Amino acid sequence: MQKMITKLDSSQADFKQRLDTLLAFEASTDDAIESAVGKILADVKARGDAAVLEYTNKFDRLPNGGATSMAALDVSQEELQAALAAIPAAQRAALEIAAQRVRVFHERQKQELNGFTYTEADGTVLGQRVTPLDRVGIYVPGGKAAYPSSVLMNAIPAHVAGVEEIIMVVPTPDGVKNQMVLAAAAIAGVTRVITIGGAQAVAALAYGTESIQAVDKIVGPGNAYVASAKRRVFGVVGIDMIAGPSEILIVADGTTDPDWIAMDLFSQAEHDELAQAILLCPDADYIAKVEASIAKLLPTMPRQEVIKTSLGDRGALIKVRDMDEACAIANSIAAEHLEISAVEPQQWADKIRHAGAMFLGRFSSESLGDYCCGPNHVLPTSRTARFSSPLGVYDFQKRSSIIHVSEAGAQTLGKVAAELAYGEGLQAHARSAELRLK
Ligand code: HSO
Ligand code: ZN
Repeated sequence: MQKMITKLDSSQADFKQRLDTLLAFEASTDDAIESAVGKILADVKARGDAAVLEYTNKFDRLPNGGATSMAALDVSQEELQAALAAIPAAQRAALEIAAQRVRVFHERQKQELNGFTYTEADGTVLGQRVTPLDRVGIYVPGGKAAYPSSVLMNAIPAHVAGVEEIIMVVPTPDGVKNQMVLAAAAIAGVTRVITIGGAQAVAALAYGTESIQAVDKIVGPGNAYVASAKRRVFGVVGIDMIAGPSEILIVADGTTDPDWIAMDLFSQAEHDELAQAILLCPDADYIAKVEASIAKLLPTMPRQEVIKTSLGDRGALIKVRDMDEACAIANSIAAEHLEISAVEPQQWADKIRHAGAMFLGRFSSESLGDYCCGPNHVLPTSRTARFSSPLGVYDFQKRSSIIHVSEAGAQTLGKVAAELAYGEGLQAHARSAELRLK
């Protein structure tokens, strides 16, 4: 029988090695996928709409012989509003509350991101100007992970940043449109929704076609084809990140109801068989209680098969020496989500440097953050929190340097620049600076 979950103890001689094995995850770069994606990108680049239409009809199995024009793949603003009006009132209210809270958080983020200028004694002005991107593409998956909450999380920061055109693409397998996804697009202020997906949608957004203007950046998660396509078009356009499976790491002091902890582990495990849920705790008795809660609650879960595989293959309950060691291990894991379920979480949070998002105290379940706390749920996975950040307003902005040199400034800077330019063997640079010397 498959084991329910791996149990480790940090005092084991081979602990580090076993932890590394457990954490190891590499997005497999499948040769067949790579070559298929390469062909689709080249084809869309060469043939535009005709290619997008063909791939969409084929891969999404559109009914009635498929769409005959790109216009048929657009979802009108009226249809978005109709979806919003048609979904259950409670669902609509929840989407609207979530959207409002996400907006408030990201408005705050925007205030932190202003440009600056400063003036030197000779009148030279230097600075940095922040401007939004003109046009962005948001990829929304249409298959097993079609999340309206992700529409809010991707589109709202773009909107707050001041992006004028937000183009959302979403595949509709068998022609079926997810009404809650469309309703979320209406709430989030998406400019245009096109029902295309896969590498062909990424190509259309990156290169542009007759009916789709090329965007400046593509964000949002997708399957292996989408991830490969995003990697390949990077440089032509910006991309956000290549998202891996969801992760939750819980550091617990043993004071939270073990059922709560078990369910928090399930909450990420239920996303995907490859998701990772790990508990770090210094109290062996408490770990046994969580294990019992897992065994008790798992059979009650509709998605128990996914959870079972995820916990069995990649999950772990880890006994650590103390909370300090738990924090040190948490830093080395650099998880997407870190819950610190402890009576005094702040003292432990102060020791954390690497985590996509931190949930402090026993009431901060990760699921609240996934939907409606306000901070973004698009977070760095697979240990990339060591060097990257949650999706935010800053991902939809860019910075330009401002340089306004005064005549006096040109005299001092000109001599310095010319000296360096001659040193680099670049005469025109030097002369350009020297011509401005009195
Ligand atoms: N936890 C996911 C986001 C999500 N959860 C969407 C529910 N819906 C990101 O890791
Ligand atoms: Zn989630």
